[in-house]
Amino acid sequence: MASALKNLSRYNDSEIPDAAALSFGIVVAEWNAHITHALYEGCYDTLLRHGAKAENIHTVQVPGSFELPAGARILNGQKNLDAVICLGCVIKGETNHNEYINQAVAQGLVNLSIATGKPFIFGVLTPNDEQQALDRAGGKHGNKGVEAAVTAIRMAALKRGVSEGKKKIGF
Ligand code: RBF
Repeated sequence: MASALKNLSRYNDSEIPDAAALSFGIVVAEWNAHITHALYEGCYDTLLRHGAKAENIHTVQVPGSFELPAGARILNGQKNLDAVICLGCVIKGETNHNEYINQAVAQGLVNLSIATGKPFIFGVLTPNDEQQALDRAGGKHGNKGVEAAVTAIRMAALKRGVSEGKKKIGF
């Protein structure tokens, strides 16, 4: 199992673009709030650490993960954002609800990304149980909120670079 072998939040700081000029939306699901708020802390701190300004980070909460795409679309319509990060945690239970929710959120965020040409980041944990969620929300497998923030910065910078007509990106 790949995630047993590495801490997924480890990355090379120097390879991440400066986020000082970028603005972000963060949408947080309230279900499993002890997990999603830990994801949020990791996400928010990472954006700040890479130069994003607090006044350029806009956060809203939605009831559950199923509402993440709608919340992201609403927030994107209200603010001028370079990327929107969606954070949630859908724990597998006795029924198949998790599959329907996860599929809907993933598809919803892809649809938004393609329709707008803007990154909508999937920061939703899909664990089998609560311990797996804790392990990925600041536990032994790092914090997926950190990864979501890094992905948002990289994708937002990619979009800015492309839209500013730079001939060379990266390297
Ligand atoms: N939302 C989550 O973010 N995580 C969950 O683990 C979760 N489990 C749910 C289980 C069931 C049986 C149902 C009906 C909803 C669940 N939701 C969960 C809430 C869902 O994302 C959404 O807020 C509601 O279905 C209302 O649209």
